[in-house]
Amino acid sequence: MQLIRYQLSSTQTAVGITQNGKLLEHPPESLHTLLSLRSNEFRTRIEQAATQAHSDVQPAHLLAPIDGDTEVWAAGVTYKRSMDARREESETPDIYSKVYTAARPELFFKAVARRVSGPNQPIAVRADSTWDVPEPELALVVNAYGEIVGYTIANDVSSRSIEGENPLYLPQAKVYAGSCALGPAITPAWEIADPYNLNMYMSIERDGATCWQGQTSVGNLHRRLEELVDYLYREDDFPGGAILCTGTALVPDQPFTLQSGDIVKITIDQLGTLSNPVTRRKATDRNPIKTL
Ligand code: DO4
Ligand code: MG
Repeated sequence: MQLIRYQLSSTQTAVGITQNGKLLEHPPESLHTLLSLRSNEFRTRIEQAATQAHSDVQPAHLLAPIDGDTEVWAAGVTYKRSMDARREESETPDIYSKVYTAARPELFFKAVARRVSGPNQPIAVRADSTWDVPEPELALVVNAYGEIVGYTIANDVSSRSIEGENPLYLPQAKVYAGSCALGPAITPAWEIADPYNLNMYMSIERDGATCWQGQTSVGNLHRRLEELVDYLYREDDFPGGAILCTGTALVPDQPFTLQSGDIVKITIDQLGTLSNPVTRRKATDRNPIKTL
């Protein structure tokens, strides 16, 4: 069973529950309202809705599974591969080793809901960046009470040239229009027996051929998922819940950089595949990356 968000009509979006690709029913709530509930109430609402009559509607156009005031945050340097890659690109490598082993994890704000790309919507590389990578990540869906109620897939698209020049440029390397994709759906936490057992795959297609591919497991994560949530919720409140990206373990080696027209596909066991085409913004472009 999964929760999706989709385009119901030209003006309306809906939240739906799917099983084996078939739409069962849509609960009346928005996702951020569901995330304002405690986990037992969240589960009851979803299971009740799922037992109702099957709908004939085919959710043709999937949207990012996030709405309202739910925020996207991200953890960094949580896998050894991420620490090593950042040490290579940075003029101040020690900060990455220190944060990898410190008690307090690196956490940063990534996106508001309206700025998140959904399945098949474009992701972007910055016009003022010369070295760009996708970051495939397991994302935790966390309710207002700090309980992990689901999982989805995230792409934390990042500029390595901007972060590498100076780590204080991190918000510019990480937070811009088209830098975050989520989807294709939220898998409820009770459907995943052991999140550390999930395998993750990424492939990047260019001109019809695979130009990069890799595989890892959430089992290589250097921290516990609850520990990341605990730090995020320590002195902040999230009435509409939060999506917390848990860091990347797949970083293409130098000199790989994303190009306009590439297609990034991220698959995580039991969660599905998130696929997004890459676009490069022009420095003068002030149009939105996506209009939905
Ligand atoms: O320190 C920079 C961010 C790291 C990150 O996004 C990751 O490890 O996934
Ligand atoms: Mg990341």
